[in-house]
Amino acid sequence: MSLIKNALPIVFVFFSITNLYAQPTIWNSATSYNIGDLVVSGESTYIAISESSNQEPPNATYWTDLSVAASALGVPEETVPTLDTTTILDSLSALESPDDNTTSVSSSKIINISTNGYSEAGAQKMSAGFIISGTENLKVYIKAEKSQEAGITPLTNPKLQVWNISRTSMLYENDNWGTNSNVSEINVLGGSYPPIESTDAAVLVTLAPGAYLVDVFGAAGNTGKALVAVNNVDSTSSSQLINISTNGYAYTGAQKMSAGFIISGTEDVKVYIKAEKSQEAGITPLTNPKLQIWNISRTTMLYENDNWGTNSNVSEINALGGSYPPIEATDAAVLVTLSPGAYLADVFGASGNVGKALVAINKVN
Ligand SMILES: [Ca+2]
Ligand SMILES: [Ca+2]
Repeated sequence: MSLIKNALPIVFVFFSITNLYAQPTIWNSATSYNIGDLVVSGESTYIAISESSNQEPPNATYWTDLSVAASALGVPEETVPTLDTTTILDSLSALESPDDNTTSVSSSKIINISTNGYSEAGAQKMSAGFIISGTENLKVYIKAEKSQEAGITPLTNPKLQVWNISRTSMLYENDNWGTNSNVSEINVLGGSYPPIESTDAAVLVTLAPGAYLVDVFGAAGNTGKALVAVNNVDSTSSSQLINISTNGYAYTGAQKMSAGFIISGTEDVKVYIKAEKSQEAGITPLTNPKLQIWNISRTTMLYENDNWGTNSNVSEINALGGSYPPIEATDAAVLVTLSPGAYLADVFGASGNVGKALVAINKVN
């Protein structure tokens, strides 16, 4: 087994939603740190490799100096702080993975994920995050469509922006997909890939391994329900989409938030899905979310969870570590093994309440 393959199970554990947004902060003895957090202590910057509180760097049990990361990455030390934490941890994992790691990795992949949710104005816009794991570039197709569901208020004329995970650099922007210089390649994708309406937004781009954000909002400041989809359309790259999350509004009934995903391949995949009350500032959060996993035709509910601590395999969820376990006891999650196929994850308030939630889907083996 190659070094990278050995590293993958560890990489999965390292990734978490909250630490993707990490920015270096001054180390503080009163702060609890998660894997991937970046801190400045003395004249050095450190990345957390284990959860800790009041463990001042340098302390090799909990922190790695970014000069070590620079060595792992084979780049000049001054370049490292500009890289996202995913890339850094990925490289460190490859170095630190023991040769006798025999954890099996499913060859199946999550190749598509989409979320139907409400995009509200400003900080309440819908935002999807995703991670490309591996060593090769990956061609991904991203689209933001006006929701075509019945009984909802659709987001007309959506616009999308692709950002690096720290939201310091906007990489791509599209308002109306027909304006892309490679629109012919989008049309060649065929099927339901090209957006439905000319005012829908899409990009077909090649991205390096790392973590990214996709913002979806109304081009004229308008609001409503939209579908955001991220697809692996690369038949040659060995890299994978391993995580995608969406922050969006969940209303009641048909206006709930719903994430869809596709597992391709021949082997079963262990998938961790969670629905968290959004912890963002300046928004109305969905308190006490509930989660249901359905087959794609929505004829059979496969799994349901209200509060993640009630799962019979809650110890396995805790063992995922980092910020995989949900933040609040009333958040919902399931850790399940799924066969290749297409699925839906519905997110809504357990008591008919509404607000902004995060739904995250992670391949964990
Ligand atoms: Ca548009
Ligand atoms: Ca709940």
